Amino acid sequence: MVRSKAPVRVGIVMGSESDRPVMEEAVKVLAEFGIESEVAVRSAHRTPDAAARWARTAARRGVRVIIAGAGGAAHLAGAMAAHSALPVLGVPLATSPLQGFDALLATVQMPPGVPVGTLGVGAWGARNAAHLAVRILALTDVPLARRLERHRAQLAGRK
Ligand code: RP5
Repeated sequence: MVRSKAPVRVGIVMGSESDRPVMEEAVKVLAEFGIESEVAVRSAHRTPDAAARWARTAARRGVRVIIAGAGGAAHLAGAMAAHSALPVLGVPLATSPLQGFDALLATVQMPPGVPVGTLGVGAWGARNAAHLAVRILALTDVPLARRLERHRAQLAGRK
């Protein structure tokens, strides 16, 4: 159980400043639903201690869902799941010569017990990670659940 008086938010972490334009897509979706984001750059490879600290302290800052985006040998989402019991959503990014296929496999193929809910590659994945975070938060937030239903009705009207 997460005990924190801090306002509820989604933590968005990425491996490099160069990932920011794609991960901003998640921030935008969350803002449309009135959800605050905490955005950070931490690398599982270059700044592993800082990445672990960010994950370990996320829940007490009010973070309820972590979205982690990284490219290449993308270990960031897995590292988040190793250091926090919060739900972790991974976004593989197409930043290497393998165009995200490497990041997809690195993010999705976690051993049992340390799950990362992995979304699609790139901007679609970033947006869907935010939509999935909304659905998770809406389970315990009635006004947010209503906003989600309105959004779903809008999608249905967009034939
Ligand atoms: C990964 O390497 C990052 O997540 C980024 O997608 C990629 C390239 O990083 P930079 O060299 O642009 O910092 O760790």
